[in-house]
Amino acid sequence: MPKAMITGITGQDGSYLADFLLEQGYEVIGVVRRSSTVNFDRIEHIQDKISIVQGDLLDQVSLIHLLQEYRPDEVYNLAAQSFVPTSFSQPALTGEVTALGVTRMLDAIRIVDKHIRFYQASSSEMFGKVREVPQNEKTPFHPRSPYGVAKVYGHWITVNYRESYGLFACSGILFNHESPRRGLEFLPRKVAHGVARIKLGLANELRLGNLEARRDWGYAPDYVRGMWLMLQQDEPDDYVLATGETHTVREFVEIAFAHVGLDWQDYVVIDPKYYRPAEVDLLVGDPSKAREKLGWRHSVSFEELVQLMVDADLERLKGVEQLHPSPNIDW
Ligand code: NAP
Ligand code: G4F
Repeated sequence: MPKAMITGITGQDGSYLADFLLEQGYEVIGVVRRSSTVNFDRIEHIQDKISIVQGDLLDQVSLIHLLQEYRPDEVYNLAAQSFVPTSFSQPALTGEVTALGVTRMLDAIRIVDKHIRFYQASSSEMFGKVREVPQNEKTPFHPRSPYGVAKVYGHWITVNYRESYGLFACSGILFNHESPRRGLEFLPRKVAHGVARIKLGLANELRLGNLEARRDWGYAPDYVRGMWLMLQQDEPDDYVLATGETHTVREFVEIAFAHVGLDWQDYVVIDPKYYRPAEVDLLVGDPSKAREKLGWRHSVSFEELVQLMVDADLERLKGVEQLHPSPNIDW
């Protein structure tokens, strides 16, 4: 039975990757950091099928000990401070986790077992102020946030450990991918959840920032399959995963409201507080390499994605909001 270790298993991607690897017959070890309350909501349904172990990307020794004890065949490094606005308010922490955390894990692998295959969760945010359209594996980086800068570091240290020490280390440059398990602070989930609350009479407005930014949005379960495919190849390499389509935030909002029979202009309030010090205006990926070499392609269209997210939040909120009110998050 192959063994996989996932950092960031309590996050959106970590939980879908764990589902996927269990289906493939893997033994799954999920690394979680210590917190005063457990946050296993996304992995509740598989808790009895995986091992949950304590470790932190900020702590080198914890990573070495975990690899020594569990001896995984594959490590998927999905843990990060992943929210762009927080990277502006907590830039040093973001660098410690999202950048140096990658080095800590790579070094742990180098020390314990160089044969462990490694996946690094790189990001289209690295392209930032884009140098070409669409973006591919060779497009130069120009990050626009401390998060993007940290991811560029994580990408290059992964390439460097592959070239310097012969590690089987891959960097997946993933464009935005979403799902009903997405954190409430990210735009697509904020919109889906906000629309559902308005439809159910629990709210009467949705406050947003820049509606003109463009993103290449896909469905998260498709993307975790791509991560796994990268580690099954004969040689390690870097791949872009994207749909190849770009849409504005405005289009996302329009479709989400229209899906429940509402006009977004009656409810959306533009609030400058949600604008960023520097914006990534346009992202659209070219996934040709992943299509040709991995046989990977996305399966859910933009419109289907928006609709399934709104439907999931409507379903979740019906009846339970009075008993378990949504957390009051205003980021
Ligand atoms: P997410 O939902 O924010 O999950 C992040 C995970 O990292 C959580 O499990 C979090 O644990 C964990 N974590 C944070 N700091 C940690 C630390 N110091 N030590 C150990 N674990 C720590 O992110 P996601 O959307 O699943 O994304 C997964 C990865 O892909 C991230 O690296 C992200 O930057 C990258 N990425 C995401 C996208 C996307 O569109 N989703 C696109 C490109 C790249 P807690 O639950 O304890 O907070
Ligand atoms: O959903 P977002 O917060 O995602 P963003 O910044 O693109 O980053 C996500 O995707 C990256 C891949 O490209 C990941 F690496 C990263 O970890 C994360 O998963 O914002 C999307 C767009 C931005 O242009 C933002 O300015 O939506 C715009 N936006 C407008 N109003 C808003 C809001 N974003 C948020 N979060 N909240 C708003 O009210």
